[in-house]
Amino acid sequence: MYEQAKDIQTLIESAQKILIIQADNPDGDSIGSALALEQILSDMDKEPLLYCGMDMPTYLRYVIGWDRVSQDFPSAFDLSIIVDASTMALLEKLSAAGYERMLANKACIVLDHHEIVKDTIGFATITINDHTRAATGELIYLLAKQLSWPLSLRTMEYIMIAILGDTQGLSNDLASPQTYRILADMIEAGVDRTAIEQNRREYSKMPPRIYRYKAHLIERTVFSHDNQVASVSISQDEINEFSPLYNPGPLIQGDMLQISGVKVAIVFKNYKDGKVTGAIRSNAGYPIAAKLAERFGGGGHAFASGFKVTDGRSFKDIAADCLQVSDELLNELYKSEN
Ligand SMILES: [Mn+2]
Repeated sequence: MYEQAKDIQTLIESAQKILIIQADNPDGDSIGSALALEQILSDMDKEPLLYCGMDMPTYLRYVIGWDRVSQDFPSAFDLSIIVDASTMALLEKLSAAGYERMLANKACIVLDHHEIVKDTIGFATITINDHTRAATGELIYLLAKQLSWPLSLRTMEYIMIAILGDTQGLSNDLASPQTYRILADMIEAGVDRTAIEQNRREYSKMPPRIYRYKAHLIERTVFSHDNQVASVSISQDEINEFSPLYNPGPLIQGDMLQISGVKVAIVFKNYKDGKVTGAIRSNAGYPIAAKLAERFGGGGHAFASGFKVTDGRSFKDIAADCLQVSDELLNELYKSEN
């Protein structure tokens, strides 16, 4: 039970236009949670609006309704709900466009489940950050049950997409017994998990050109620290050429984690303006992803995280540093186990 539930209900009841905000790193949980809330709020006769500062990645476009998410910040709304993020660091697009004050001037609810959060959203009226939940979608389901919100079949489909996204199809440590129960309840209520999965697979198919590009990424994968850390760097030219067709991270990272001995897989992106990003994934038993990202000003989950550095340091230095810290964190983990 969430003690903030009653106050959330009050805020929603007194609002009509409700802006649902996804952070700058939309994933399955982010879009599933946003669209689930959109359904719930429309079923309550509210007027939900969807905003995300980023383009919806192609791999998420199997989710019906993704195209209702606008990159234009609305000129008027009564209340905002930020899903699946509780850091300003992930609302940079919105801040850069000058909308932070507008957001801060209205009531704002934050619903999230990320464990390590820096630079929290100071102007939020109510924040629920429940890191015992596998996904923000799961949190929304529990909140909806607690507040007797309408849960239509479509809403539950979105919640299932959110949960399956963050738990990688119920396959990682984020999924708790309750996560399974919630999924079972939704399947019993008529949600077709198989159809969701088939739809997702269809949309994540790659063009032949991307398949060839994948071979280059495999060739260029660097192994360090006794082959425990696999990493690959992607240049701005490649981002320009291939990212619109397929996100290089998901293209290669799952395979990297399937290499014997590899504990951590890192995909670096080296932008021309000096920005460097790292997407970090780690294997079961090696929960260092969030800690690693945190050292570079980022954050995330124990097994999936990311960071962005824009302090002018060279790509080479940042990448070397990141591999070094990976090594340190793995060593710390081994020490603590002994
Ligand atoms: Mn999430």
